[in-house]
Amino acid sequence: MDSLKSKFIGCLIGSAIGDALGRRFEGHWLSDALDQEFMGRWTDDTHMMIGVAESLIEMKGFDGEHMARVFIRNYEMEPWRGYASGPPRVFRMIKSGVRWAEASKRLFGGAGSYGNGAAMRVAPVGLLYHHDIAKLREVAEAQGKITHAHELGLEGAALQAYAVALALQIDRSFDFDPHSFLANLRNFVHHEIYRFKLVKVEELLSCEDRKRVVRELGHGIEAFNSVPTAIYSFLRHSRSFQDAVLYAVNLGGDADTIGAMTGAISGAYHGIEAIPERWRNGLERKDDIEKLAEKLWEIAKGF
Ligand code: F2R
Ligand code: MG
Ligand code: MG
Repeated sequence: MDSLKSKFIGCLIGSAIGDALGRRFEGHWLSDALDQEFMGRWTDDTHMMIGVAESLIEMKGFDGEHMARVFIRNYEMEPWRGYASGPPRVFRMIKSGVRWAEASKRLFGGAGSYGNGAAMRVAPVGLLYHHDIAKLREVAEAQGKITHAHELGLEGAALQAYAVALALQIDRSFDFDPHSFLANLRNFVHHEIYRFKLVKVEELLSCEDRKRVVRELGHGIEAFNSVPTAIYSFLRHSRSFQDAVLYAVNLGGDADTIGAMTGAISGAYHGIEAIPERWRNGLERKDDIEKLAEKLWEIAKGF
């Protein structure tokens, strides 16, 4: 298979597998679970990632009104996927006539959400715009604004999309350099909290103490307490998709989401062949997710 195509598929399948693996550990403390009981059922993270991909494909690029409608349609079909409180509130406002880019500004007393929901679903944007950083940031933030108006939620989405794009573009036949990967990310971010966390990621690269990792990077539902942790999990185990996602979900906390974001980056780096077959074969709606990745790859070739 074409290497870039394999990486597109690896990214979306990897994200869904990370979500499914982490689902049972969301809200737990550190664990050492193995993967024998992989159930393959994913949550809102993958449900919304599918919505982002579906809309980008149908509109051949970003259209906020359309993507909001796709989110609402998908949510109404399967509201039991484990959504947090913010997105359904936004969906109700949009349905009652509030413009798609305005509704999210009304959450959390007008501050908007800095939850990790805009970042957990952004992988398709990182794939489609991997060749154009300015466009990648613009679309990562624009898709985030449908539900997340807080600038830290949007910066988390842009950072996660850029990590996916960088991982996608690395040629695995050369030695991987985590320091240059992190230098690119540090140059990309605008907010001090993310720059600070990325410095911590580098300091902790050879740390064996997971409690310290959680204490310093976080494993929470806030974008700044989860996107850097996913980047760390990938870098800590850059040679193995399996090791990276198991490390991520075993950190506990927002395990499905940190698992999904780690799986997206690691899958974009390694490609689909590096993901264990027992996970791929047990994944809910695997064929549909693969088809979405293939269509994104076709569109990206034409850009
Ligand atoms: N909802 C969950 N997990 C809850 C348990 C689910 C259960 N196991 C089940 O299956 O039913 N997980 C999913 O939600 C997270 C993504 O959340 P999102 O989309 O960002 O939502 P929201 O509501 O915008 O933000 C989440 C929380 O963050 C805090 N927060 C955000 N902005 C805030 C602000 N400006 N001020 C104060 N707090 C803010 C709030 O606590 C929000 O509720 C993922 O984990 C996904 O898996
Ligand atoms: Mg979830
Ligand atoms: Mg979660």
